[in-house]
Amino acid sequence: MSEPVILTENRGRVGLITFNRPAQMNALNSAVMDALGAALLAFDADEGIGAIVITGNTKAFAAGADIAEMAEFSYSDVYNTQFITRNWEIIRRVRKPVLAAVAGVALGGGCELALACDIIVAADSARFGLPEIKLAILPGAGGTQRLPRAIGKAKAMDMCLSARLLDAAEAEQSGLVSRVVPAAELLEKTLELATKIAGFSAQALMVVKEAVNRAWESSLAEGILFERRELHARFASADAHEGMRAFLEKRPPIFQHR
Ligand code: CO8
Repeated sequence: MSEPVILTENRGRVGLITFNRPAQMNALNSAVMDALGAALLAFDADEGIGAIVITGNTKAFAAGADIAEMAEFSYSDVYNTQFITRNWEIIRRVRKPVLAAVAGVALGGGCELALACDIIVAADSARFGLPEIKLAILPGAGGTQRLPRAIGKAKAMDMCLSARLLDAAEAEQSGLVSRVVPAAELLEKTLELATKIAGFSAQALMVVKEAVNRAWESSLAEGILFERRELHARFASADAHEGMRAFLEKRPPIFQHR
């Protein structure tokens, strides 16, 4: 029996997904992406899960697309099989918060995967980059679009055109990552954060995620309209009334996630 390419675990209300191709620096081949998609969909559908964490090992979150697998692809191979599109779009469909816990390298597709997550917690050992230019290809899993939106055109161009890597401190200063923690505490701190998030109303979390993502994909006026409608809709939810009542009664809320 060969080793599974990803490992999944339930940690309370947090679903933990760990890449498990250490000999290949967690390079993202089709088997990994198929397994990741299946795991994300399963956790997203599980009412016992409130947030999802994706992580790698101390050396690599993921070193990008599997170059050995990609090297011989033809145009027809990638076009006909919808390479990337067929499994990367699943990440966008996940409604629950997804956190990336990144130690070591997050390169190419690995960096793009982290960018597709909602929160990136970086170990102080983390390094981020889109070095596809070295292979005469381009960041093709959202990198040329999400990176400039995340950190601005100047640094994004530099990273894409020169293959420059950002260390954890620069990634935090640039707004690429949410928090930097000591490498030895990465998983513990990320699970702590994910557990805190997963304790809030699952329905409210999904609404917040959708609304923040709207900021990337709509005009300000449209985004504000969407936000306002969603706020009004919260008054139809049991959890919003429970949250406000619990505050006034000075007790912890008991959310039904509805
Ligand atoms: N694909 C396949 N194998 C890899 C990859 C990779 N991306 N990265 C590392 N490996 C393998 C190496 O070939 C090596 O294997 P072996 O021991 O059999 O020779 C093993 O992992 C260890 O790697 P190194 O010996 O190179 O270890 P170092 O510590 O010296 O260097 C690095 C680590 C810096 C990560 C280096 O391996 C490296 O530069 N890797 C390539 C990084 C890269 O170019 N990534 C971008 C790939 S292209 C891409 O991601 C396109 C994105 C859009 C599509 C996404 C679809 C999934």
